[in-house]
Amino acid sequence: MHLRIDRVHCTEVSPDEFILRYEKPCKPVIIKGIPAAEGWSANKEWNSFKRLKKKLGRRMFKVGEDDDGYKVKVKFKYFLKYLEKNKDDSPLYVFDGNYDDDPVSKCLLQQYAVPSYFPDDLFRLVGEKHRPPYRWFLCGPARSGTCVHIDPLGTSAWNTVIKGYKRWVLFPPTTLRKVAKALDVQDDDEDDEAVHYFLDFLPRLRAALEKQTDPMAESGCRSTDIIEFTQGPGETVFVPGGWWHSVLNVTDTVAVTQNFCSRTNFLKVWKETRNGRKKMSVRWLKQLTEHYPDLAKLACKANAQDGFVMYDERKRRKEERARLKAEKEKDTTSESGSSISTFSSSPTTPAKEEEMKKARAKEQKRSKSNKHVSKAKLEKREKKERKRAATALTSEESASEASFSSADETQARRKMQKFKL
Ligand SMILES: O=C(O)CCC(=O)C(=O)O
Ligand SMILES: [Fe+2]
Repeated sequence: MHLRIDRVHCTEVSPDEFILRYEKPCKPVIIKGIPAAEGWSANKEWNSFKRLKKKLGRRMFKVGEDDDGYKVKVKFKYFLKYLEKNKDDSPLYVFDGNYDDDPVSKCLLQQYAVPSYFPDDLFRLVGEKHRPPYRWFLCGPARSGTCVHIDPLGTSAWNTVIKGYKRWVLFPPTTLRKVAKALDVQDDDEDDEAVHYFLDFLPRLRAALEKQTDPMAESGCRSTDIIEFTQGPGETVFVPGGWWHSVLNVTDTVAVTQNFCSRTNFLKVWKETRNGRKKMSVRWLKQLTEHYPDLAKLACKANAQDGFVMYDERKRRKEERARLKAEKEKDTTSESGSSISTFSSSPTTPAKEEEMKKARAKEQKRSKSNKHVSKAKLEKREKKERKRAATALTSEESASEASFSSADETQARRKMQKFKL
């Protein structure tokens, strides 16, 4: 048994009602009929792969990441071929957040509009270049999907399917991470992919929760609190911030998703952003003060209550200069001091070791991370990617049209090889 999710038609719920009934209480909902009611041409344009191929066939789309976190891209026409022919148990998935940056894929933006239920987009104030990634075009074969995750920075999301069917599972925010990720019911050698999650881990997890005498205390969630449903064409899922979720494409699908910060979830997003994006939140607060003084006040009040000190670049530089100066002075005194100092281990060694340890741990964590964790880290990697792109030859220039923009030995390359011309 699982919790039922409300399924309402957009003509039955006004945007104000939506806020009261779903957004404020952080309650997931499926809203039917938005693309038709709000005149999305995507309804027609994304419904046939033939049409999509005609428009976007030559454009490279992101289908994954290599082991170093670099984007793996492939021309859409080859991806469609793969989509049709592949038999992979966990296939590649177009999950592209940069379709607004070239004249060809930009057309996607004209083919849908942000639904009238989600008019606020407070990160817009930070500017397109600096804001966290927030919108994705999704196209995947049956069996592709997204592993369990919480959306980044406390943001909420909407996700509209145009073509095909997606199976969803949602866990309330009280759920422990290891429970939602089903860590205790899987072996180390089992693949952490959406398809396995739905087929194997989820039934085991439910059985384990049902055996617990006090699942709320032990896991933060009862089996009956888990929401499962299938989303079909024309349906929009609202995922409130903090809810764990995983998605499996049960057929070939085409969808679009956006994350947002609104007046309603502002405080939650603010608290996560001031920690997670220290520099950007300084810029954001400045803009909020100018355009939404009431929200800026709220943010400052929360900072004061929590004793949170905002990142200050000037202060940081001053402190850094003072630290370097102190270090230099220490070095000169030890050089002129006793000979023992020459033999004593360098004061930087333990720190370096510590740093390397941290870097290794980070690397390990990253290689284990699922697709969605990378969504949160996307900006960082994209920066790296841009730097790399500036120095490397573009794969567009290479002989094969189906070549990848990055990654030498990747799972994606292996998967796509069969379908190259
Ligand atoms: O449709 C999907 O694969 C899920 C996408 C998702 O959860 C997300 O973008 O945060
Ligand atoms: Fe998500």
